[in-house]
Amino acid sequence: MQRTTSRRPLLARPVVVALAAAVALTATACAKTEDDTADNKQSETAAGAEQKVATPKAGGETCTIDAYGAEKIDLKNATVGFSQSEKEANPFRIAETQSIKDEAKKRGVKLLTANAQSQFSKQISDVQNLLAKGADLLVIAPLNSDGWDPVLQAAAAKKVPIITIDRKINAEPCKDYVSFIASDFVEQGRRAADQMIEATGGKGEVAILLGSAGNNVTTERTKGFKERIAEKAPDLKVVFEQTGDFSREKGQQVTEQLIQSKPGIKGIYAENDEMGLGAVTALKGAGKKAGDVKIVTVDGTRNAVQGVVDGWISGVIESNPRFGPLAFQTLDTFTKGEEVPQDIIIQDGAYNADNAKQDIGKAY
Ligand code: GZL
Repeated sequence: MQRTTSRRPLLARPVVVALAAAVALTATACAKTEDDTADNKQSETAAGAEQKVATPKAGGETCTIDAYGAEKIDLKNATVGFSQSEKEANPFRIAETQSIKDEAKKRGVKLLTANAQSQFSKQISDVQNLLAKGADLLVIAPLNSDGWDPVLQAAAAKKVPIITIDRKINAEPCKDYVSFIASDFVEQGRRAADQMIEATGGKGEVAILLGSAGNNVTTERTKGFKERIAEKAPDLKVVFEQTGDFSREKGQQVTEQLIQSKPGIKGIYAENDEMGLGAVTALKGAGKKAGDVKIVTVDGTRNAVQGVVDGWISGVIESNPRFGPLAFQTLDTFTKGEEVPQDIIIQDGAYNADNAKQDIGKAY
């Protein structure tokens, strides 16, 4: 199936200029409504925000159903298949799946769901099963960035459009999938570094609890953190990096090793809250007091924000899992034959000692 994509830069296109203007107004309005005192920069976006209007990635490109090579359908009469990657032991995954289910219900759209229990081979078979069950559209939260060819070929053969959320797949936008909706993970790393610099005074040795290998989230959160440290606090040295696989248990185990090998460690950057909470458990087990080691994490889960309130965690950068409204808005616009951005950024908030107590209700 020959597909061509719109090559004009996103923001140069009339319909998208209108969209961007709407986004700018809406975003400003949202930011003003939610927090009149805050700037409207991303770093001041209120945590817990449910974003309904797409923020196209600057300079990005668009996709239409004709360019993609699928047929227009009425979303209300369609069946959407949702493939979740990780087991729902992690509140991020629980909130992400709930957001998709809530929006499908709100729109009266039939939804089929599958959970791969953190096994990539199962996610591939899950998506094949969703296609076999008659999904007209797919929303996929990928576990890994690579290995998707069998699914992409199967979906293309049935002309089933795919929207990816959360993690990026290494495939061609507006050909293998329509749009990718996600946080700016490099920015999350930069903002985590800012919080770590503030917590440590920009001096000393810090460790990174890396996320799972094989996905862009880990790569980009690490990149953003290291770039920012080098740029703003050259006396803060990353002396330890090890994966905790985004899991609390592994995060605890790695931190137990860390404090044996680096007893003077001053800070820990955990690339997700579950690992950060594991680190807190390890520090408590070693007889440390809250604040002895500065911890900065990413996600925005209730337990991590409570850790900020209790003084064990210095800061949490939100990774907004509430993809439902944006995913279905994108499907709705696309299936009507209108242009959608190939890359859509979901806005993230942040928590620190100043707002954790008052904003904990917005955590998930
Ligand atoms: C981020 C998502 C990450 C979360 C982790 O979008 O892919 O995966 O930050 C989760 O909690 O394991």
